[in-house]
Amino acid sequence: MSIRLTRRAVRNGLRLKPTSVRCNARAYRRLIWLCTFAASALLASCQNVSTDEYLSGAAIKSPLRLSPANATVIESQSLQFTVTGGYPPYSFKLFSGGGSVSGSVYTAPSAIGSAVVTVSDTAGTSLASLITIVSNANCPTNFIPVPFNNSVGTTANFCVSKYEMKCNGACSGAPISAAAGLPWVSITQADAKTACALLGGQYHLITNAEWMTIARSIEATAANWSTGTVNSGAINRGHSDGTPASPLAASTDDDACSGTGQNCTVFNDQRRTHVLANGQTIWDFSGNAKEFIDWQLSTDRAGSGAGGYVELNTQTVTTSMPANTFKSNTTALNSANGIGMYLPDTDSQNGYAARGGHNANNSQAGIYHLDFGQNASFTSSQFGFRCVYQ
Ligand SMILES: [Ca+2]
Ligand SMILES: [Ca+2]
Repeated sequence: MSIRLTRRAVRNGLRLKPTSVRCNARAYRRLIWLCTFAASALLASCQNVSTDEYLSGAAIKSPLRLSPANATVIESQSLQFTVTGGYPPYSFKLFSGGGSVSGSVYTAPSAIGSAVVTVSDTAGTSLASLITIVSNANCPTNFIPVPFNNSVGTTANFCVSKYEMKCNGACSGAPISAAAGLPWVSITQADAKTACALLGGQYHLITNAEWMTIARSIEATAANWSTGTVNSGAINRGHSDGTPASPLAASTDDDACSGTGQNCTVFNDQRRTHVLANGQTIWDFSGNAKEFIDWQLSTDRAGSGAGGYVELNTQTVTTSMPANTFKSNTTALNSANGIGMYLPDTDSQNGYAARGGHNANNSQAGIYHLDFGQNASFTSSQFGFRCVYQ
């Protein structure tokens, strides 16, 4: 029997190619042993770990992984990469395109385009992330760009109000998007639609598809999770603990627990801001004022008839409510993960959808919170709205 090391095997330290093997069990066992030993020794020498370490399994590593592998970044905004597995330390490099890399952070140039960032480990394994740089120029003041997401029904980029809508002096006419001031509440869903339209022909009350696009982007962004890792721990729920017992004005992005009584120096579930995958910050998407959206469903609601709040992801979908209209991307999540809960109410009653939860919804609040319990004339000091520009 002979074994030939291919050039690729030498380079990768892994693949051995037998060129002639007599097919009997003893030869096969010897081949397996020899391959294992040779591969371990070769890889050990490449990685500066001992053969003993290798044979004991102490040096076995998980594959190198880079997140995100694809991203959309706004001009001049930054993107934080996360790397796991392989053989640290990792080195990042701007492979092509504009912008710059510092540590594990990519900063886009001030012009649209694309870029490729690579990460390499000490074993010489490299992975790449394709970045699309888009313009922020088309969003109105205090509206932030959101890339579309076909999987939840949006087909074009849009701009969403960074804040819950506020009254422009008197609470009539067109609303404004601003950090200062309390949210415009005590308004029906129909009047919220009218108010957004009064901003101009390109404005409307946020649709459910747009809400889901933002929620999915928040869910996929590590910075929103208590552990700093997607799907591990919980997503912050915003001002939702009932103290103080009313909606709050917003603040600057570095004061994300403003008015809540909590401290955001480290992760806190009352933190009022979320970061989208493109690096943009949105306020009070979960909690503070619950937000009417442009969705009214009279019948065929998932989980209809439930007496109170239920988990979102355990509900059986209906024709009118497929999973992509209300469930999180990872359906193993529940309210303990901070995604919020669902009030289906009874079919043929109410059905005006409001999302995100309010300042006293506690663990029911969350980015996917959905409440069908309102009728056409319902108003509340806990319910506001948010407009979109497109
Ligand atoms: Ca509080
Ligand atoms: Ca809200």
